[in-house]
Amino acid sequence: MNKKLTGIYAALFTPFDKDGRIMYDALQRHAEYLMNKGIEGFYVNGSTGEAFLMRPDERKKALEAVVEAVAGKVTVISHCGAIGTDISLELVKHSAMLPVDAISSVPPFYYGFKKEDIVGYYNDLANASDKPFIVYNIPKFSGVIITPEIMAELRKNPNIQGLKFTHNDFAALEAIRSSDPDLVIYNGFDEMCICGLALGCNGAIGSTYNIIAPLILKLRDCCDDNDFASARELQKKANAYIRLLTLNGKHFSIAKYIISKIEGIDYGFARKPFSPLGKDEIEAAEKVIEMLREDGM
Ligand code: MN9
Repeated sequence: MNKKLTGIYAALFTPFDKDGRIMYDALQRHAEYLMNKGIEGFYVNGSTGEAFLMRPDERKKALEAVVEAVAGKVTVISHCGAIGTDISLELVKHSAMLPVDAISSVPPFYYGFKKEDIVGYYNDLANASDKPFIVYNIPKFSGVIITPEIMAELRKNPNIQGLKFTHNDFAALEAIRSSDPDLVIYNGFDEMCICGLALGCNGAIGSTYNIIAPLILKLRDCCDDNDFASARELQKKANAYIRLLTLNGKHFSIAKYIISKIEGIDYGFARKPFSPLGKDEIEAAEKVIEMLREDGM
C-alpha cells in the first residue's frame, strides 16, 4: 500500500468573490493554514470544492495554485470527475503533468450509466496517466453505487489503487476491506469517521476537516491506538460541529464564513446557484467560531 496515500485530508473549499471569480491567493493561504494545523493532505476540486460549478480552466488553475502552496509537503489528490469522459480526460492529463500524488473521480452521473459504462469510464481515466487512481463512491450526490462487485472489477486495473467511500453502507465497506487488503480506503462522511476507521479505512477525506482538522487527527490517533472510548467522545464533539457546519445544506458558505473570520482572509462565498447565508446559518457559523475558540482549535 502506498503510504503517501494514507492520512487525514481536507476536501478543499474553493473561494469565490461576490462576482463568482475564484480567489486563488486565498486558496493558497488557506492550504498553508491547514498544513500548519497538521492536515496530511488535500482533495482538490471535489464535491466540496464546487468543481461542478467550475470550468475546466478554473479547475486546472485551482489545482496549480494548491500544488504550488503545498510544494510537496503533504499529499495532493486531484479530482477530475465530470459527466463526459473527454472533459475528465482533459483534467486527468493536466493533473498528470503536476506533482500530484493521485487522481480521482466520481462515477459518470446524470444519464443512468450502466456498469459497463462506469467500468469503461474509470479504466479510460486510470489508463490516461501513471498516477494512482482513487474511485470516489458518493451515491448520495451521484446516484451511482460503487458496489463491492464493481470495485473488484475495477481493481483488475493496477492503476486503480484507492476508494473514497462517502456512503453509509458499512457492510459493503467491510466486504471491500476484507476482500482487498491492499486497497487504500478513505472514510468519506465526516460524521461517521470513527465507523470507517474502525472497519479499517486508511484515512479520511472530508469537508469539515477544513475547520476541525486537529480534532479528527486526534480521533484517528485514538483509533490507531484502539482507544475507541476516546474516539467516540471525539466523534461526538466533531458531530456537534458538523451539525452546525451543515445547517440547511449551506455548508460551503458556512465554512467560508468561518474561514474568513478565523484565518483573517476573505474566503468569499459559494458560487451561484447557491444562495447567500441567512440569519440562522450565520448564527450557526458564529457558534462554531465560539466553539473553536473554547476548544483551542
Ligand atoms: O466527501 C464530503 N461530502 C460532500 C466529502 O460534501 C458531498 C463530506 O466531507 C461531507 O461534506 C461531510 C458533512 O456531511 O461528511
